[in-house]
Amino acid sequence: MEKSFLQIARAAYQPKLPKALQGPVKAKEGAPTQSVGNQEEIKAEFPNTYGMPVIEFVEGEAQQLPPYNVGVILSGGQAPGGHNVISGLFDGIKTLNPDSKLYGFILGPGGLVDHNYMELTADIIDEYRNTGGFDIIGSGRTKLEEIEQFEKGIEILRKLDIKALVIIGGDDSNTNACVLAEYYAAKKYGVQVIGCPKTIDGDLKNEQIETSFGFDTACKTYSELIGNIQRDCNSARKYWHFIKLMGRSASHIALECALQCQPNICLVSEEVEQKAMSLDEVVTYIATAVAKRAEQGNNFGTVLIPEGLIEFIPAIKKLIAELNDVLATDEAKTVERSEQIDFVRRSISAENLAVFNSLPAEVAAQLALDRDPHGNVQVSLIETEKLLSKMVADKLAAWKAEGKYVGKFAAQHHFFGYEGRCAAPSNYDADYCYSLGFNASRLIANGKTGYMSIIKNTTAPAAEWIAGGVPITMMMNMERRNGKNKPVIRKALVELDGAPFRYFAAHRDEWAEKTEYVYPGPIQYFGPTEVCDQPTCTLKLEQNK
Ligand code: FBP
Repeated sequence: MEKSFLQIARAAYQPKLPKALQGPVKAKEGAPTQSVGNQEEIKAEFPNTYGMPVIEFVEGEAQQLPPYNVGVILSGGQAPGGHNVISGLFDGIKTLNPDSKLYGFILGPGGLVDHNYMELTADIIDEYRNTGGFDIIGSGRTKLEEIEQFEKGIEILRKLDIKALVIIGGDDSNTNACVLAEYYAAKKYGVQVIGCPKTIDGDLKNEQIETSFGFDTACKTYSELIGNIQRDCNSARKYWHFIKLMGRSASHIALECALQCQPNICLVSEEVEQKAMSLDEVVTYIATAVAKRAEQGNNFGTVLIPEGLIEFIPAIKKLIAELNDVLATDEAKTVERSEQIDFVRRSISAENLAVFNSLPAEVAAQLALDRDPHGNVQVSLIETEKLLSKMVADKLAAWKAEGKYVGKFAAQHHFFGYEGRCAAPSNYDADYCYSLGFNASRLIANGKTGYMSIIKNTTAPAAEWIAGGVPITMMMNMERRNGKNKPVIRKALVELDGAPFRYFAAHRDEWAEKTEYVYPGPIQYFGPTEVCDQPTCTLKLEQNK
């Protein structure tokens, strides 16, 4: 495989480990835990894995294990650092017994069910250290939730003599990891299941998990691009750039990029929902800022838009909920595609029809026609950045006719998501991920199951990081999914009373009016620590650093 010079230099990087993981460890156990909500129901669902203590690893006696084979799965969307979780896990199990083997299941959880796997040997691992991507074994979105899948899984785990499985995924995948851990514990199959917190979206975090891996690198990559656009914007002074950012539903990525780049406008879906804003109010908010800058002769600017915005506008959320119901009926299935928009108009309530009719034709069509495999509206396909800029242009034209606006408005559109998901991990993610993987091996060695690997205190130098495990049931509550109450890990949305949002809210009016862009530049892997080792602004503000 031909390699770039950076790849070659980066392969030699030795990720840092917390001091506690640098030698033999013992598990210091806390008090029994409770789930974050619906304690009785969660306890009933997880009789074997509920209530276990939080664990912290501290210095202990040297441990030698008999050979202990481990399996690993990458689940869901790519996030920078996945390869380092795997290399940390590999190094961790080898320090406990060099004869232990690591098996990777190919293309996500489906690889376990379909018995599609490969052994990850030292040569293979070395090719992937400190690289972005999940290509070492691939990833997939198959949900592990049926008993038949668990039973297919145990067949191959037994065949390969695998005693522990590490599932690297987001909130849903870790929920499924917990269900699998409970099932194998109840059946006394002798297989441990450990989770690792992954997702660029940053929405798998709570009291115990500081951040999900990949968020740091992805946001730094997008911030570099946004900074570059801002320089261009401030040089040409003729465009408004509408930039949509990934993060399926929560706005953490958009907010973090705003903190790093100080754009003129950043929308935060959670605030739009809390203020019950209509689409027209969102458009008026942007158009007002555009008009104000135009008064000073500044016909340019940047607008950050979180991917999930549209679903957080209460009126549209209600419309989507009814569309999902209406389009799931037997009658809907018999309707020709060309008739579908009329069918929708006939079938929905008057209130939702008014909202539907107010949308630009192509958005209404997208909502009525395109569904995902579960039958849901594919909100992420809606080009919100184009929708908003068109509606802003229309509003400004109307204001111009009324003599209320005197500027020029021309827009450019961008969507950043895939550009950052496989970037080479920043030092933060390289160290954090390696530590998460290495730490998972210690949870396994200590006989734990139904735990998530956690590393805390990550705004401090890596040596001071705290390593341990949290029972996954502790993060769960009951939520309604597909018409049923289900135990799930609570998703973390942007907290409007949290420090990151408060900092943003205190500065945004100034950023909107003046041009106070910050240009973060590309991620640096070599150089002064204040350039290379900064955690995200979100994390620093959350931890008051
Ligand atoms: P995960 O939650 O699985 O980590 O995925 C995150 C994400 O990148 C979202 O930001 C985005 O909406 C989605 O995946 C895109 O999914 P896909 O890769 O299937 O297009």
